[in-house]
Amino acid sequence: MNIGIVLYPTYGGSGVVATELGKYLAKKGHEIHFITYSQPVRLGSFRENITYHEVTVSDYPLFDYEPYETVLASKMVDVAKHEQLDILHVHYAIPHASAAFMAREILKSQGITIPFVTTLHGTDITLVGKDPSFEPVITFCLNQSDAVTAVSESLKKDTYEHFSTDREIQVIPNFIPIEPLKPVDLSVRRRFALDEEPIFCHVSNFRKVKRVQDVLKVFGKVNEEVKSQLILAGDGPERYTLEQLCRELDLCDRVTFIGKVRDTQHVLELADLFMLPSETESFGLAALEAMALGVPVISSNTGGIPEVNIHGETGFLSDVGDIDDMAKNALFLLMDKEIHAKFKANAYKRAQEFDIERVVCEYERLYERLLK
Ligand code: GMT
Repeated sequence: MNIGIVLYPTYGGSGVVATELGKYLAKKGHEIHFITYSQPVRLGSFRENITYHEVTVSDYPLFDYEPYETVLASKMVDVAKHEQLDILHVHYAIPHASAAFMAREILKSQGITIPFVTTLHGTDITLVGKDPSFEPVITFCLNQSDAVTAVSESLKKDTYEHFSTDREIQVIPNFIPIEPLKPVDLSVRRRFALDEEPIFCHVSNFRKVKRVQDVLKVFGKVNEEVKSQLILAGDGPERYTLEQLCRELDLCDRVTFIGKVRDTQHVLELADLFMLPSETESFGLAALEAMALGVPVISSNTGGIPEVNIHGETGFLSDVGDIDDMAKNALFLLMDKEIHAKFKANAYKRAQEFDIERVVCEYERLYERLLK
């Protein structure tokens, strides 16, 4: 199949999922055309069956706001026609689904039929989607998409709650390539911690919704009992506040901000515990990435996280903001090597249920159904 994938090319989860999906489909022999405004971060160097089409908006002085959506729709039309696309798959509703709708209608007026799939990822529904100024367009696009998927049952439920649509929504969860577990490279680990010190890790875009402050507070409490180290990977609007909080909690020599990381795997594999205390989280891809490396997860119980992290098995779930409970759970895991090893094994086993090989087939079946 010739598949056009529209995505955000940045470090956000939807972009990572869309890029990994495209790369995997390309490996299976499909022709993949990524359409976005810059090279997707996870794309890497040249790969067979993959073409990247850049969307560039001219900065004509009349435009106070760049008409990205219009240029994106034009680009979709152009790529669909000249690369003979069979299907368009857009990740994140805003503004990709409305641009896809426009592209599909333009193509239809030229006698070309091409369906589009919209995959909802989270904040397109739970945060941005709730902003009433987007509501009519998102509802319309949900109804107009040839198929709609959501990355968790929780997100599907949220969509029905926030938008007046009875559109069928298929849940196709996020996925991960599963590889055999490797022993930790001690020479790398020792750059961050002494051998006896546990390593905590958190990866995100440091937005408010991630509650990274809670990561620091939980870590601070645990550190009073068990001297530990924390690696914070990522960057974003909360970075400055977090650095301040680190100073206030006197944790500067125990916390490493490593900034944005392309291959989070190299950081996650050093960790003994992964933390995800988010306010809302439709899925929690970072937690799944940690689990695939055998890292148990201390998280909030919000949104789709309980569909990934199993309480008392692969980690623990607490109410949003319950710092004491999260710290207690972390200590429970760290105090007993056998328990920790059991949770590690469970996390790895659970991650296998989201193996890329299994999940990507669901997208292929969906495409085939639409093309019949
Ligand atoms: O909000 C983000 O963290 C980024 C956002 C995105 O779309 O780039 O992530 C959402 O999509 C991910 C991939 O499907 C999910 O794993 C995240 O849980 C989801 N984020 C939220 O719901 C807050």
